[in-house]
Amino acid sequence: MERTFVMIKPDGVQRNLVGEILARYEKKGYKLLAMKLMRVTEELAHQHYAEHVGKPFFPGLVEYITSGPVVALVLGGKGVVAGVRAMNGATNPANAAPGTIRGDYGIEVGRNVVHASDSVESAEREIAIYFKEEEILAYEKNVDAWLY
Ligand code: 3AN
Repeated sequence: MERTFVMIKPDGVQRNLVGEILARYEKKGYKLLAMKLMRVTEELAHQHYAEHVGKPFFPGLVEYITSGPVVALVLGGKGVVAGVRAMNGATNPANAAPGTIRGDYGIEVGRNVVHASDSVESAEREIAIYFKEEEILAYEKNVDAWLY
């Protein structure tokens, strides 16, 4: 099954949006495969955002992502990588369509509430940064037969 890595960022946790955001992914039909409340260390932030090291917004991005607890998730489902990106909306909430998470709950790119992997390859890379394989659960749900 396709998997993606999702993070509810510190602003999402502080603004009490965790339940709301999880509910959207759950109702869509994506399967929760792993979940933890954690802090992103400087080291994890550098690994996660390796492609942005050296960009002008990088120091601010690290400060933001390490500023408080986050919720890290692995979600599974058919087309889950593109599906969750669509549900999250454009990176800059100013350009994110209403009905998306960033469109509904965000204002600025530096406080854009959620992260999700942008490809199957990045998903596997990011999952490995945040989770041990044994923290990711494989299990059957009755609802699967109604979704697929
Ligand atoms: P996405 O999270 O939509 O995949 P990326 O990977 O391009 O976006 O950027 C990673 C994170 O870096 C974004 N979620 C956002 O928090 C931050 N970011 C990206 N571009 C900018 C920017 N121009 N100014 C400030 N922060 C940015």
